[in-house]
Amino acid sequence: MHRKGIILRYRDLLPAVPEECVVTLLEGNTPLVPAQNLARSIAPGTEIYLKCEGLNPTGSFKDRGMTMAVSVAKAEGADSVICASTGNTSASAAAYAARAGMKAFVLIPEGKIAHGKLSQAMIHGAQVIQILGNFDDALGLVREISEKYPVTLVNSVNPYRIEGQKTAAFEVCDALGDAPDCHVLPVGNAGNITAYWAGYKAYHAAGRSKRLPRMLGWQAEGAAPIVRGHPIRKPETVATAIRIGNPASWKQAEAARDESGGLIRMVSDAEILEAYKLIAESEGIFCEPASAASVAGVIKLGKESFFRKGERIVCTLTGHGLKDPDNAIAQSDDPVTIPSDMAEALKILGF
Ligand code: AN7
Repeated sequence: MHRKGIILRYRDLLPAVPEECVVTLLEGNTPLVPAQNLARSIAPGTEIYLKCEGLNPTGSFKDRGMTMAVSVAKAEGADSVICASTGNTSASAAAYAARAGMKAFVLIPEGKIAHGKLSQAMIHGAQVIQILGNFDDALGLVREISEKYPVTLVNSVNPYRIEGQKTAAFEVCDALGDAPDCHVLPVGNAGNITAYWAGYKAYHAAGRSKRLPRMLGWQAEGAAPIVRGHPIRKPETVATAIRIGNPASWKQAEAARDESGGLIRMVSDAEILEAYKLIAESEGIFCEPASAASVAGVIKLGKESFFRKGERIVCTLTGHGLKDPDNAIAQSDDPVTIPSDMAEALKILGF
């Protein structure tokens, strides 16, 4: 199928955007990969599918929301966008703003964003401002700036971001022929779980799917405000993408959990890293640590015999592993170094 980008592909279910204002990098249409090795080892008897959102143009799911938010900003005559970000939103905003001929301003927590993401914001020409604080501090600043000055906020508090991100749920239904039994994803600022649930409900209401999934959201233990029931002042986790202590879509995420009969729980950094390696080693798919929180959650639930036989489980892998090569290297054994010599090479290879 010719790739159109999500706005034109799902225009009957999304807010109208004048065609000449559509800013797209042909995002969406990402693969839903069956993960039989993973299913066999962590939840036998189930079917696990990985929605590989790292294959979007800037390497994360944010592109679905960004094409909508930047297109609407363009239609409204905006000449600049602003966001706070743990990395992926800033990469996406920078790329879509570049394509639209707009200026992007991005505020990021100093030293706590993965290098791949920082490199993207920089090369696309965004003005990158590091905050001596965390994501929540940065979001507070950009919210206030966008209220007072002529710049469009493109964090997921912008409702068009959520609209665009709904399309991932549409695609899952299209690929499976219906919604899955369970949809599993990491939760940071909680926009994506909100968007998927809205998407599943919209598809169902439009008669394009017959059922609704249970939404299973996973936070990192050191950044689990929804699970603990209060904001976390100093969130910490190896999964820097979800290092968020006071999610903007907190209430909507709880509604998605409760309406769907799902849950929002937490996994430790060790569990996240174990899942991160398992996905890479057993399925050949490289996601970033935050994305692996979804599979870490399935591992936990598998041990609790949570799933029934034959259930279909979709895990969203929200961002590509190449976003954060430093973590991949840190989690792996160093390569051996030998002289350029056949005998030495054969010795190491064991032939
Ligand atoms: C890979 O880029 O918040 O619960 O500023 O990059 O919708 O926030 C990123 C979030 C999961 C959490 N996985 O999604 C940002 C930002 C990855 C992410 C999440 C993020 P939300």
